[in-house]
Amino acid sequence: YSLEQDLHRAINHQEFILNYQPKVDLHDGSVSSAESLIRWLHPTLGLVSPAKFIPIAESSGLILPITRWVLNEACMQAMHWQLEFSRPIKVAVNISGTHFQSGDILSDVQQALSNSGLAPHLLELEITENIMMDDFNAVLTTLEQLSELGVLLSIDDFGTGYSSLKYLQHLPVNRIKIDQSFVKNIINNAGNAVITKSVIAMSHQFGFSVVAEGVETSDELNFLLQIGCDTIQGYYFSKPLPVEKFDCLLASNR
Ligand code: G
Ligand code: G
Ligand code: MN
Ligand code: NA
Repeated sequence: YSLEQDLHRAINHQEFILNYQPKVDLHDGSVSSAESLIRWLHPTLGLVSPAKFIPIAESSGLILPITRWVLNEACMQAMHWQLEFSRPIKVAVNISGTHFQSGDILSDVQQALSNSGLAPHLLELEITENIMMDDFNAVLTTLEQLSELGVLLSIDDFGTGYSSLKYLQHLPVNRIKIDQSFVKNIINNAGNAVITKSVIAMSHQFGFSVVAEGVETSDELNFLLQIGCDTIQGYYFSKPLPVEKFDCLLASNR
């Protein structure tokens, strides 16, 4: 018995669902985007956290079929939102570094877009800066191909990984997501405030917009507004939601 064997079965038995966490545009208060976050409803263990099974999926290669499922599901959902709410809602998918190494990411993304009919600019891919540690030139080529396809690229968990600032200016990315650890206590922790202000200033100079993750209080929100942050994501506005609840939120945010 192993979680890895169960993961094989989970794909075929449709044991995964997606939750969606809203990202709120601070310029107009609209829910402009949703991050898809996978959940595994294991038949005997109950809900298994992605923090537990994604690493197993990565080391076993199962991350490829799982992410293909996420990409397809998320793109179909965004297409559905666009039709139901008559305005574009972007959807974001987390992409593991191993998917980049596999060489399959470009065709998997193209496949999900053509299956769903979603416009490329409504799909956002979240990648962590650690993928730059592998073969930088190979990663850069893939990012450029994805960018040419028209999908949006975000650097997730920014500031916690190992990428050097030297690379940042060469990346064809659209958004920087400041890691939650910098947003936490941004009011009382002078160091976190300095880092966040500086990342926002630098990102804007490079033409990237900035998302602050893990916003939990109105004080944090107001501070981020003051220092020019573009978008927020966090429990203050909403936890990740099952799709029915996300639909209710969109209906009240028109
Ligand atoms: O949603 P939650 O906080 O439980 O997620 C825990 C971790 O799992 C986060 O780091 C998140 O990025 C990751 N995660 C959630 N869904 C996915 C997914 O579909 N693909 C990948 N690669 N990681 C995911
Ligand atoms: O690694 P990644 O940034 O993709 O992880 C996103 C995860 O962060 C989600 O699983 C979500 O549950 C979690 N998260 C989102 N907003 C908040 C927040 O305001 N506080 C905390 N503690 N976690 C959050
Ligand atoms: Mn993410
Ligand atoms: Na993050």
